[in-house]
Amino acid sequence: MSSEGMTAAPGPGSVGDVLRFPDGFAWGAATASYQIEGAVHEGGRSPSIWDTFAHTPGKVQNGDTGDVADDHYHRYREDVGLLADLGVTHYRFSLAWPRLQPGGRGGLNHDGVDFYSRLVDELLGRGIQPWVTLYHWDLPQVLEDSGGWPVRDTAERFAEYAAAVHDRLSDRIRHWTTLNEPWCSAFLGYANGHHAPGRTEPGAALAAAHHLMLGHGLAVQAMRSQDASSTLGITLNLYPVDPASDAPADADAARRVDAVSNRIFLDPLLRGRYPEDLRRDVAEISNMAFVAGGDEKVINAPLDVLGVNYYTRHVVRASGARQPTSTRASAWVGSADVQSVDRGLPKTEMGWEIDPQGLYDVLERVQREYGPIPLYITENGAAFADELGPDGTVADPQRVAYLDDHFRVARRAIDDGIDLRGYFVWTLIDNFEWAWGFSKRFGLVYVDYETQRRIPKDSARWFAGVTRRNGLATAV
Ligand code: IFM
Repeated sequence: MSSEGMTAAPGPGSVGDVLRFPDGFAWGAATASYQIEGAVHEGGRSPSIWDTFAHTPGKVQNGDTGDVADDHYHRYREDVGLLADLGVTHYRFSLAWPRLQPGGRGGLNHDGVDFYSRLVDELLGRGIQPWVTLYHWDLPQVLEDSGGWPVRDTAERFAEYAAAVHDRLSDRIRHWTTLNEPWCSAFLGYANGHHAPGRTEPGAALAAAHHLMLGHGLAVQAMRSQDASSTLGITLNLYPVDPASDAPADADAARRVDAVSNRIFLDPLLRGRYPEDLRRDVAEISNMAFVAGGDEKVINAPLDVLGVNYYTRHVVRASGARQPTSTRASAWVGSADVQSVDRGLPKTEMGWEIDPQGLYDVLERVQREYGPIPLYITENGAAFADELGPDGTVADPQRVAYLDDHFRVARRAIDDGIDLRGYFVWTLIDNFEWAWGFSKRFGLVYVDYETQRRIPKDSARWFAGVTRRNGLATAV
C-alpha cells in the first residue's frame, strides 16, 4: 500500500508524506439557490425577498441580480460534472423555498420538486451525497409581505415547508440542514439592512432571530417524526470575538458581540435557553416577549450535526461614545458602540482578515462549551481578484494557500480530539455574492458571465488532489 493509502495518520508536518484525514471524512463544495440558479421566472417559482431587494436600485453593487446568476437551473448536469471532477463525496446546496412552495404555504409545486429530484438523481448517479439546506435566505416575498421573520407565523410556515419537502425527498437525501447562517437572515436582513429585506429595525431583528430558531426547532421535530434516520442539523456562521485590549470596556464589548453573534444561537440550540447577559444587553430595545413559554425547549430539539461556517475573527473595542442603540443601524444589536479593529493581517477581497487559527478556536470552543456533537465545516473559502489568463487558465495561488492553511488547522483540530467529520469549500463556482453582486469571486471554478463558460481554477485541480489523497501534500 502506498503511503497515501495508509490509514494510520502521520503527524502534522511530516515531511515527504501526506497529511491524511480520517477515513470517511466528507469533502464537499457548497452553493446556495439564489446565488447560482437563475431561472427566477421558470417552473412556477414565485419572487423571493432577494428578487425584490436586488431589483431595488442601490441595494446591490452594479445593480446585479440573481435573475440569471450561473444559470445552474439549466446547467445543473454540467455543474454536477464539475463536482465529480473535484472528487467530492458530498455536495451542499440549498432548496429555494419560492420554487418549492411559491405561496409560502400549502402544497408543493410539482416543477420545483422535479428540478431538485433530477439534481439529486444526477448527484447520486455520480456517487455524490446531497447535503441540503432548506433555507439559505430566499424567503418567499409573500411571507415577507405578511411580516417576514419578525412574525411568529413565519416559523410555522417554515416548519410546514420543511416537513413537506422532507416527506418528498428524504428517500434519497439523507442530510438535512434547516437554516444557513440565521445571524445573517436576522441581523443583516432586519437590523442593518445590508441584506434582503433591507429593514433597519433592531427589535424586529431580535424577533426574527428567535422565529428563525423556533422555525428550526419545529422543522426538526416534524422531520424527525417523519423519518428518524435522517441526519438533521443547522449551519451557523461563528466567529471568535476577542477584545482589542485588556481594558474592561473592551472585554465587555467582546462579551456583548459574542452574545449577539454566537451565543444567541448556540445557547438555545444546545442548552435550551437564551443567555441572560444577552437579554440584559438588549433590554432597552426589546424585552424579548416574543419568546413564549416552551419555545426554548422546542429550539433545543436534539441535533445530529452542527454545521460551522468560518471566515474570520472579530477583534473589537468599545468606542466609548455610546449611541442610543435603537436609532443606529448596526448589525450588533445592543452594541452599536462597538468597533472592529483592523489587525493589519492580509485580507481577502471581502476585506476579511485571514486567520486560520480562528477556525480552530471556533471548533474547540463549540466542543468544549457545548459538545459533544459531530461538527462539519459547512463553509470556508475566500474571494480573490481572479482573472482569466491569456492561456485560458485561472491561476489563484492565494486561494490554494488559504485553503491549505485552513485544512491544516482542521487536521490539527482532529488530532486534538475535536469531532470534525467533514469540510465543504465555499464555493463550487463564482456566483452572486449578495450585496456585492458578481464583483466577488469565491469559486473553485471561474464563471465567464457573458457566456456562462465554466473554467476550473488552479485551486480546483489542487482541491481534487486533496480529495483524491484524502489529505494534504506536505508541500503546497
Ligand atoms: O456567499 C456567502 C454564503 O451565501 C453564506 N456564507 C458566506 C458566503 C460568503 O460571503
